[in-house]
Amino acid sequence: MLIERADVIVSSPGRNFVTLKITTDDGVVGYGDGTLNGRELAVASYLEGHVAPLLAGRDAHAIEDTWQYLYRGGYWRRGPVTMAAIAAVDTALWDIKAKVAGLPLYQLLGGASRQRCLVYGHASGQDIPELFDSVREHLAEGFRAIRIQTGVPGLDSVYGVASSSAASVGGDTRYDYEPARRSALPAEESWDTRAYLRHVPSVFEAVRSEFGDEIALLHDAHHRLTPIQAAKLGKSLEPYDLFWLEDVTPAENQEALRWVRHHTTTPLAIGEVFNTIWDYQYLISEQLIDYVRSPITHAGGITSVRRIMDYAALYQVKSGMHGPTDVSPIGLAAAAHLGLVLHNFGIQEYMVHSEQTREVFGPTHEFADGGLRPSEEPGLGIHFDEDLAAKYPYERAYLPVNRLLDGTVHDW
Ligand code: EZ4
Ligand code: CO
Repeated sequence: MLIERADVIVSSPGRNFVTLKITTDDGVVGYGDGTLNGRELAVASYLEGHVAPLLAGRDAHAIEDTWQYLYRGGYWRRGPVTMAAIAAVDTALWDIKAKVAGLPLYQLLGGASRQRCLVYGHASGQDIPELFDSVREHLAEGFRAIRIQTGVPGLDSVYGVASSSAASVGGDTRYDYEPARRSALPAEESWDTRAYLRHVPSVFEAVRSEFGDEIALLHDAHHRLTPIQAAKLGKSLEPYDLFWLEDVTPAENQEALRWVRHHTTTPLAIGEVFNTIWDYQYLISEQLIDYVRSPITHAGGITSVRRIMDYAALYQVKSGMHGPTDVSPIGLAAAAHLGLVLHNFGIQEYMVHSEQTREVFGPTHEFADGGLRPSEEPGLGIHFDEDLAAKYPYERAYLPVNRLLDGTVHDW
């Protein structure tokens, strides 16, 4: 069975997505996600100009060989654009292989290790009463693990915190935020680390005393802290028993995590901006992290995320794949299949896609009892509606830029 063609579909049902459709000479179709938030057109161009022309005529079943052909054969290795493009191809080929086998993808990957993948949702609020409403809503929906983000007194807006206008993106009424905003230029937000460090422990204290000890709580620091600030935050959150503290320092200097580790037993998660196993080699072998955050969409697909997780298993490091709305329902479906199989699965991030997005992608995985389970359909279980997608052309959108009080551009 040969690949006949590969088509790139950029659509914007509520937000932008890059989708790869691979068609075989037998007429089997597979889909992959290559969405790179705020840089979508770079992946689309990489795929259209440099990858799709190489795929026609290749054996559709030779997934490992195609992965190596695109990774090693391309000479230029790693990087978010390259690895999102490879992820799109890899995921589409797994979708095809499972459809041909007549099996849901998780069966080809080794079969289920659990009933469903524990997920965490995003609760947020400008202040404690708003946050509590959001937590209650998540609990009512069945979430057992919840990420907690709030506004900081003195700051107008904080990344990752829903506002009523953001909740209306895509016509969805759900109380969630959308990471990117449609606009000609990125929004700019201001940031004050000392105010943040003073405020966060009081938020977790309030949440624990209102909602008890059972619920798993997570927090994302969005790369904003220096090593010693991160260490202080980890320490100050120890009484609240977090499931994890995410992205405490910018990921480039990996040695920083050692400083954090020296000072706190709060578990650490990192890697939503990493894209290969090489980004994790040191952090995992030195046992500086507890959870791997790379999503299938940004780290070379199912083939390479599986490889990262098998390596991580040697060190008792677990998965915690990125799952915001900018990972498409195809990327999320792939995560649900792989997560069901992995022995060292930890948790899956789950931000619910807008109604428009779901109509275009037709996902069939199910959320129940606080977890996701892929459907039993052959393949990934995605029913992509190309005609509907064509009704939502690309719209420029960016993640916000973060500035310190003196105006300096900061990490976020
Ligand atoms: O900033 O998805 O853990 N989740 C996150 C997300 C990311 C965006 C980046 O595209 O940090 O909100
Ligand atoms: Co994050």
